[in-house]
Amino acid sequence: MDEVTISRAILETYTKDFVERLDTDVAIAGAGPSGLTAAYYLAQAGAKVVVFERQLCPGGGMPGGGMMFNRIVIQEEGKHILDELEVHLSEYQEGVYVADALETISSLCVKTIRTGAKIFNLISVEDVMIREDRITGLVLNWSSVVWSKLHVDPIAVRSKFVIDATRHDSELCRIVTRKIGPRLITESGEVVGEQPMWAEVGEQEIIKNTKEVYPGLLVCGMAANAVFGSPRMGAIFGGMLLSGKRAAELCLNKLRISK
Ligand code: 48H
Repeated sequence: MDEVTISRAILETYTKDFVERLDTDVAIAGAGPSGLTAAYYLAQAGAKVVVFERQLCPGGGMPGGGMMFNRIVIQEEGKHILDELEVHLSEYQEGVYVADALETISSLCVKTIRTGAKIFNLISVEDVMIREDRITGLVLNWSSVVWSKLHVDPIAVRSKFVIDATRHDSELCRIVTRKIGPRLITESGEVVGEQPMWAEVGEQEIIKNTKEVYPGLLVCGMAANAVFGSPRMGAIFGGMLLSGKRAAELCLNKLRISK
């Protein structure tokens, strides 16, 4: 095997996939549980989806479980998603299930990729594109460039919808308010900020917080609770999966209308 053949195989196939996703239906920032679940359901329904993940590995907070005990808790409402992903669950008590965090995130990744979504790791979303009061795409750079503070200009992808799945920091929403002022659909127009831990309320509110917060920009997962000022919930993950699924459903409805 010739080394240059190996290099050419990597570069040509990667570039082909990337170029093919420069124009998409939905571009997602963050490959944690909520972003990946959104990508899975969107791709499954036939949408053209791309996910950009800053870190080396996808998964966000899921591999860490609760305080590095790599188990996650799922309530009854989220169970059907893990059943669909073929993740093993043990019933800890009535309506309370436990899954291996690594099995869950691995399965989510595999299923998401096999439905046709593309995940690009080691790429950070550093800005958004806005045209006529609508988000129209994401601005990207290599994470290594961002971390080493090199002066390298970014590139951009165009997308009918973008999803902010960047957890507590809700980075895309913060970029919007920083650049064009308090224009989100929250009461103040700003990111309200996440509240202290209250698992039950956090898990309930995350679903209603999952929505389009500015034309073309949806928010899901922890970012949704941060944007609307709802509590965090610790290592229960049903809400993350359900929020990702909800974001996918909202995008699909809107894509059908605008297609
Ligand atoms: C590219 C980015 C960028 C960027 C961030 O943290 P996550 O797992 O987020 P969720 O919302 O899917 O899940 C939250 C869950 O893991 C969690 O933390 C819970 C339930 N906490 C409860 C509590 O009480 O704390 O994943 C977000 C991903 C990460 O992998 C980041 O690296 C990535 O987004 N990311 N990727 N460009 N600008 N910002």
